[in-house]
Amino acid sequence: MRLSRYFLPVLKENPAEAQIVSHRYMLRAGMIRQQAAGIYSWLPLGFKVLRRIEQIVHEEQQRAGHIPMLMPTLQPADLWRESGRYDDYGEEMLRITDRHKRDMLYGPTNEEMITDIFRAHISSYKDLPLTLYHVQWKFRDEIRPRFGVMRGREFLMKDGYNFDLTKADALHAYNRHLVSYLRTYERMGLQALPMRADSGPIGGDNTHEFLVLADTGESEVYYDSAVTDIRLGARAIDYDDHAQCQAVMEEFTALYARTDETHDPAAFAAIPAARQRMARGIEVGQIFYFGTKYSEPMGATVVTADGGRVPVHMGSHGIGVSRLLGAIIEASHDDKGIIWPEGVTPFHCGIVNLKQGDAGTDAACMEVYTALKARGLDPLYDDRDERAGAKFATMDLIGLPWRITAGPRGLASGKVELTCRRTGLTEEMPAPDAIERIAAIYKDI
Ligand code: P5A
Repeated sequence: MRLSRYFLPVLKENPAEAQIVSHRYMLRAGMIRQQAAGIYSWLPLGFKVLRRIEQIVHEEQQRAGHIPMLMPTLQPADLWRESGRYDDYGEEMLRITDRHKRDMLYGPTNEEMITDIFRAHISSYKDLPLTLYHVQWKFRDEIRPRFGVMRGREFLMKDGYNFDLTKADALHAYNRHLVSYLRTYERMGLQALPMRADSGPIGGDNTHEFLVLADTGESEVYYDSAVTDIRLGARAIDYDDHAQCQAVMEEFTALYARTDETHDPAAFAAIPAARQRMARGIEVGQIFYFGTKYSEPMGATVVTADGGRVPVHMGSHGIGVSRLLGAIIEASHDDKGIIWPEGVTPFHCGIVNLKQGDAGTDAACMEVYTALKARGLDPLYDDRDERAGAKFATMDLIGLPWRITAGPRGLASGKVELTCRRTGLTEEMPAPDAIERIAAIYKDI
């Protein structure tokens, strides 16, 4: 993309309404625009990162064997009356009446709807196990929407639902989600710690939240600092292997790590003092096993091998897709702007032309731009007639991890500059070498 033809409404001033850095930078970098409290338009740069995050979520869900689909945002109230949650959910649910005076709602989650789909089409144990998921907008009429996309009223969630014959199988689904979530967050350059949590209106006793440690996080957390040393890394996972998934789950959840709702001061005190941590975190996902809480009242049953009929065991599993943008920025920025991890960056590399209008420099920049595109990369070329300082400030603010800078002086000796946003280190080299380096960096991402 050439910046002169893009839509990147960067703000020079710090927006007064933004209290935390991710909200401030998302507004300043022209990624989002607030349309009403907790409701945002996703401008092109923000939309690109949102789509990138969504893509990683899809890839990891499908790697774990989960099946994508799409349910609507609006739901009939009657489904929620069957589960008993229509009255329980409270004021967070946005209730709507259509022209025929039918009660509808903007879905805050989809347990009822997926259970309805299941009962309409599946009646045999032979069709299990099954995990369906979608990535869809949700609405929760939060009393205090704040921090931009972190606590929105309309927000994008990946929500998945498993259907299993037995509790043991459903717990495997729980473990499988836990492992796939670890991989998902690591690909985004994040460490998200699974912590024992409270299940709230979703239900069940078995639940973990995934937390990214950050001072601006809304959750209070207590943990053994040794949990932060564990990584999933590149280890091979067989998602059908119950024992392996359980072993990974146990490895990541054996040490003390809890949100304040489940905090146990006595157990915390038993951790060696030097490893006791009290901190704040951003909840970027949560997994639940709730057994037959929905399948029983809604009649989602299957015929078993011996001819009996049993309600299926279920769980649900959510990732805060739009919240993740905020969480990533909270975890990765400096005083000049965002620093995108390579896995989610909106453009792979920026190109800065130091002397726009100079025939040689323009040609060299276009050559770099074309060569990067030919390698399947997506560069952002700042071809505006602006001062170098302004171009650097924009690149730093929007946080592309790599930048190639070309000017007449360097080009005279056949060189461009390659700069790493995270370290600030710059190296001079011939343009083909810089292109090679960038291509190598993104080869396995
Ligand atoms: C699990 C999937 C559920 O709703 N039902 C379907 C279960 N879980 S949850 O924990 O309530 O939400 C899942 C994730 O969604 C994000 N999230 C939000 N993001 C932005 N703004 C909000 N107001 C908001 N509320 C929830 C969180 O990341 C949460 O973990």
